Amino acid sequence: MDMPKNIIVTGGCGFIGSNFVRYVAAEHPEVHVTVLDKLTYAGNPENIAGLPEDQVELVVGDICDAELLERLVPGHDAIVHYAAESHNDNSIADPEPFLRTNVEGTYRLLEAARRHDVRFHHISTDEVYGDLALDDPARFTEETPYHPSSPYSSTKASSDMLVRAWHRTYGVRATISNCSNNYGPYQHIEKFIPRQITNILCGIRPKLYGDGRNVRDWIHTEDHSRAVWDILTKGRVGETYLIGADGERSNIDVLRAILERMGRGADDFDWVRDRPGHDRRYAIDSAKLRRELGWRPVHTDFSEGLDATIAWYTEHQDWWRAAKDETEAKYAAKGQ
Ligand code: NAD
Ligand code: TDX
Repeated sequence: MDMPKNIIVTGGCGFIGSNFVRYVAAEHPEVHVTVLDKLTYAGNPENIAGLPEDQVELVVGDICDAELLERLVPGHDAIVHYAAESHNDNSIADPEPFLRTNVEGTYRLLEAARRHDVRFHHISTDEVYGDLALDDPARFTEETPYHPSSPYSSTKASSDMLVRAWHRTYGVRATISNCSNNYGPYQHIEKFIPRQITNILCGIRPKLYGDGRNVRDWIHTEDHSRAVWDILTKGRVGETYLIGADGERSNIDVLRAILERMGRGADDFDWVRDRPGHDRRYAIDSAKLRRELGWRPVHTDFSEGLDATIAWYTEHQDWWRAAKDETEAKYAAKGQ
């Protein structure tokens, strides 16, 4: 598309959405960003604080609110859709908000994009493809069949299907990206890496699910943001792009790296109850994105990225302290 001038970023006060907003503010100061965010437990306006007021505007609202979308969307030339309920463990405890935000919310946004002929980029996850065995030489590609395992990933898969149908049936100018596990500053402390870092900072022992051998394919969230910008501005409409940085690591290796960096012993953690339906391994082949759009990850040194992430949580305790007790109480009630 031509360079967008006026974009809506849904979920722009969450972990990855706010990273994208900060990226656009820094790299594309000519682009105006309207952040649409409901400010759920996972959304924090602090994540976009300090950005130029004439460039970034926050609208607090729900993506399921059709009337609000009808007022907000006209005059914008693209919607970049990050808003979601994003945590697998929460989806197992209570799937309903996932159906509402991830499925109905995406439907409402697609309808608004259709009515006002607005370019649409949908942020999705590698979890729609299900999982791989540890010894499987395969990685996920754009052709891998959908096979989601959890309430979370099945609602994300549903939302992807809606985007594909709205493109094919109504001609909505849509693209989809499916990214692997993100890490970096501003990630909610319910998620694996920040949970363990903040546990150690609070004198709580880190918690590892199952046998700890599950593999995730880690990418720094800044590399994700650049990929989304490239797809939005240079990607082919109607296409899906997988985003990954060749970062496969077992959970126990990641946890031991955190323990070592924070001066704790290699076995200074608790084994806890496994997640029901726990996906074994994710792995992304991002050849299409690299070949077609020339994207490359910049944060290729995981140790360096982890050091910076640990430093950020250590220096920003005001950002997460208030949520810690409640987050851990929820896990404790489930034996995790
Ligand atoms: P997050 O939970 O940190 O943030 C979600 C944001 O969406 C919050 O600001 C929240 O307030 C907002 N939101 C939730 N429901 C809303 C609603 N009904 N209306 C408006 N706003 C609402 O999530 P995240 O980890 O930043 O993930 C962002 C997106 O990226 C999601 O679509 C997720 O599926 C996808 N994704 C995440 C990862 C990962 O590793 N975290 C990997 C691949 C894809
Ligand atoms: O305390 C923990 N101990 C543990 O062993 C937690 C919170 C998690 N885990 C394990 C479960 C997973 O194998 O660590 C791995 C990562 O867990 P999460 O951070 O919950 O991420 P995951 O379930 O892999 O999903 C993430 O990546 C894909 C995001 O939360 C999703 O939004 C994204 O789509």
